[in-house]
Amino acid sequence: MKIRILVPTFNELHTLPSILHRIFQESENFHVLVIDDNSPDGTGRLAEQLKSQYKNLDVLHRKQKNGLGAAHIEGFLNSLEDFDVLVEMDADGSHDPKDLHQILEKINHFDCVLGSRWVPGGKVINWPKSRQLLSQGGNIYARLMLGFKIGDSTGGYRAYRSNALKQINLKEIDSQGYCFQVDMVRRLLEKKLTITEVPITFTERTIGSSKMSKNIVIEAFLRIGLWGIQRIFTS
Ligand SMILES: Nc1nc2c(ncn2[C@@H]2O[C@H](COP(=O)(O)OP(=O)(O)OP(=O)(O)O)[C@@H](O)[C@H]2O)c(=O)[nH]1
Ligand SMILES: [Mg+2]
Repeated sequence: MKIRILVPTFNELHTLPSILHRIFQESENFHVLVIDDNSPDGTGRLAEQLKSQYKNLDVLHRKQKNGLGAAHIEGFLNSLEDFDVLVEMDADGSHDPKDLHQILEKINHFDCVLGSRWVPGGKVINWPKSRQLLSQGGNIYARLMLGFKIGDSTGGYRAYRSNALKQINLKEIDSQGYCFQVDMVRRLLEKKLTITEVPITFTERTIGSSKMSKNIVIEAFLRIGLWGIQRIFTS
């Protein structure tokens, strides 16, 4: 099974070396694609330099910051034909590469495996209460609007079988932030593809800065609401 881990980056100069080291420490057979949106801090250049250290490292350079969703879609399209499983992982250290093993164990039996903070055994470390409430509230909202029973549909640590992604029209997806993760879950379920969750420990980044913004929250709120209304009227 060929596995590629997609790591989107925007200004992650100080977190990228550590996350790559930690991923390849788990297995040298993993492949990694860094997807950089022309980071002003030079993350893309650093990623190129790190290729000499890791034979399975590739870098995709995009012209400008265009959101997490667009970066992942380009990463999927670039990887689908050559890899059996694609994993999404943040560069900021919030996702522990050690959790890869339990996620990948399940991908033999499901089309998608979500790393979940909000299922029994899932943990969040160093998040203020406000972030926890936002994430839990967002997940309750997504469940109510979209009628699914997923504990953590907004998380960005997950694996997909490439064959499952090929059944989705990736090019029409234009959600950007957390909403992109919910959009993917919604589309998988529409195609009757299978999803399971495994508990993960999510640790707030200690270096670099979050790209979370008010706009990302508003986008998720509005889009998920709209999908919910569409669902009610078409069922
Ligand atoms: N290529 C690309 N990567 C992005 C973009 N926005 C965020 N990222 C990366 O996506 C990952 C997650 O972004 P974070 O800044 O950690 O935001 P977050 O995880 O949603 O929010 P926090 O929980 O506050 O950290 C990181 O590796 C970022 O560098 C973007 O527009 N383009
Ligand atoms: Mg983060």
